[in-house]
Amino acid sequence: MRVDVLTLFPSAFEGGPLDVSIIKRAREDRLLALHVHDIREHATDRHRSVDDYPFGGGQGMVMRVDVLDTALTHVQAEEAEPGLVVFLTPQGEVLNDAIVRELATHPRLVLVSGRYEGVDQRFIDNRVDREISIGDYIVTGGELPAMVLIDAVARHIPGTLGDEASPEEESFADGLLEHPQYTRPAEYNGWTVPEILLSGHHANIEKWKRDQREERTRERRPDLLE
Ligand code: 4GY
Repeated sequence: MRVDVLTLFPSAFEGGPLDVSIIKRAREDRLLALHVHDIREHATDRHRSVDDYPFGGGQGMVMRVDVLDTALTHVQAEEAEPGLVVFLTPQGEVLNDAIVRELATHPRLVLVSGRYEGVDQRFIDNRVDREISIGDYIVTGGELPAMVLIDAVARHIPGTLGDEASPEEESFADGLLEHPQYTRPAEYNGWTVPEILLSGHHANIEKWKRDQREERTRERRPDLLE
């Protein structure tokens, strides 16, 4: 899969979470090709401005439709496949496991990370396919949301997780939270591990894990059981 990001802060994507561990490996193995583009390269005036005051007044600045439109056209033209254009915004559909899996089926995603108070609505109306939020809170710009989305989607590209893990065997694949986990030592500071996990009785252990998952989901996230 190819992912393009349009941002005013391309350096935010360097040496961060997309350059370590599983995602680093996916990129090295060419399962994920990440291309980060600086929106400011498409500014046209002598001040290289990418934002302006909002019509009708109000707080802060708005990202310009012309600069964004030109930047997106330029980036999309790098390949025959234009990609699905996603704008990260608290106004979007809240990201979940189903959306992550759907996005992972696309050969190319083009993510737009905004800054300032927002983006001219004409860009969203005419050039964006999907508006997605990573949750009901505000961050300073769309870069962290884009990285969250890229990480979550990349885990669903076949080969990314290697042989050990499959996203199908994880929480949310079947709509339940995970059971608690323990490792050695079996006792620390008088803190013990549930006896059943040390019993070696496979069938009982599997039943216990399932019960724990259901109880946790009921207590913590009853909305998932709807
Ligand atoms: N939450 N999910 C989020 C956000 C802030 C565009 C600059 C979120 O996706 N994005 O909080 N984004 C951005 C939005 C203008 C500020």
